[in-house]
Amino acid sequence: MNCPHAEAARAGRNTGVIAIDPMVQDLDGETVRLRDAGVLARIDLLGVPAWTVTRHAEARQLLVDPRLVKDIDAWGLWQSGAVTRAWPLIGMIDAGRSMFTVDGAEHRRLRTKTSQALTPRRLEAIRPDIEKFTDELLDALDAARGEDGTVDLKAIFAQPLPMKVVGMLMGVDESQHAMLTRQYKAFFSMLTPQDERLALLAELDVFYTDLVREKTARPTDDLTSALILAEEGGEPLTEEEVVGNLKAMVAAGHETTIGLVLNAVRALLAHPDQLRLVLDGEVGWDAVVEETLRWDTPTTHLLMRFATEDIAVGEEVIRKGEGVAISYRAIGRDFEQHGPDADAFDITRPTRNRHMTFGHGPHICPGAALSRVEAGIALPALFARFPGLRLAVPDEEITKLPVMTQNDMAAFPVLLR
Ligand code: STR
Repeated sequence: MNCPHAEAARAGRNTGVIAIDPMVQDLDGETVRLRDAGVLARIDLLGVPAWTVTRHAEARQLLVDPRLVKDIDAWGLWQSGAVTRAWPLIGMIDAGRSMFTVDGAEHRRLRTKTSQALTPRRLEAIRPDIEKFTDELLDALDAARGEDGTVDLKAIFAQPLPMKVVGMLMGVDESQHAMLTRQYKAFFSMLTPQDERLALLAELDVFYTDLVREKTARPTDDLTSALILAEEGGEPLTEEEVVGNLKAMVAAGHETTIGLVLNAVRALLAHPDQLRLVLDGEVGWDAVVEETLRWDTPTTHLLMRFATEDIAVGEEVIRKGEGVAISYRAIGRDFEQHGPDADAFDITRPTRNRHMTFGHGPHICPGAALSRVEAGIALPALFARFPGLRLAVPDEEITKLPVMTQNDMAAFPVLLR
């Protein structure tokens, strides 16, 4: 059949506007539509138009292009007042001054200490703590089994683990973890009314500001205290900047790793032959982690960068002032990068490490090594403790939460034995 859209798509040209579904009812279908739409797809984010990059090679280029910036003031729709704080996704972009929202030399100033604290070498020091948290949560999992033997692997294991780790790193007391989990759940959910979302963000700002003031008065051995302390020669971070970094670390460190751990378990249970390979030691857990990162990315779309000049990409031009999202899920399924079977989960694929799920360029995820350590400890420990682990419901019954940017499930009911 000769379909002009298919032809345009093959040529890498854009074919229409794809409305991103806030209810996330068909994530795989949407991913395919984005990929088919071309290198750059026109998307609609709850009534707000933007571009998204759907291919590995072009995303790699755009992520190092200094003409694309994270400063929301470069966004035409924001300047004109067409987008305001009433837009439900605004909190993903207008998140305060931090390493997440600033570019160039200032970005290096804001980010260096954090990325240096999270190198693989520095992380070796906290490996025993992560192992201890994991063991405790495995005990909790066993204890939380209901009458019928089912337990929610998300609520009892995958969710608290990253919170404990990022809480320890940043110096957030254990007594606050449940509050933070509840607030971020409401923040990300599209079912939360926008006035409630803005109110909870304001509450979180008060919480983090109090914490930073407390650490300023009584510094301890955590990254928040390190961020406060003036660097010899360097310009110290302002309170607003420390707060911005702190909330970015907690939000990102908590939310994304939940997805990584659960998506890996889900993929392995759906592919028992591959689980066997790992349990028999023929393929390493690192391969499971990398292939999960590629195939079922914790971040579906990263919002957003803005063009400070016209930027040509293939046949399209991103006009000055327009917004560009990065669709990491579609990028992980790029045929050019991963071959014609890119939609298949395969821990033995040669390109499993050549994904871009942590981004690229100056803003590349500073927590990448940390999440690999966390998943690399949690997954083998979970399957070693519960070799008979299986889903308590059919896989199709696991539902995604209505979260537009993150790949997040409501619950993950399992049987441990
Ligand atoms: C959530 C709200 C907030 O207070 C601060 C931030 C900044 C970092 C963001 C975070 C956000 C949302 C999830 C992000 C994270 C950085 C990495 C994470 C986008 C906006 C990813 O999903 C990759």
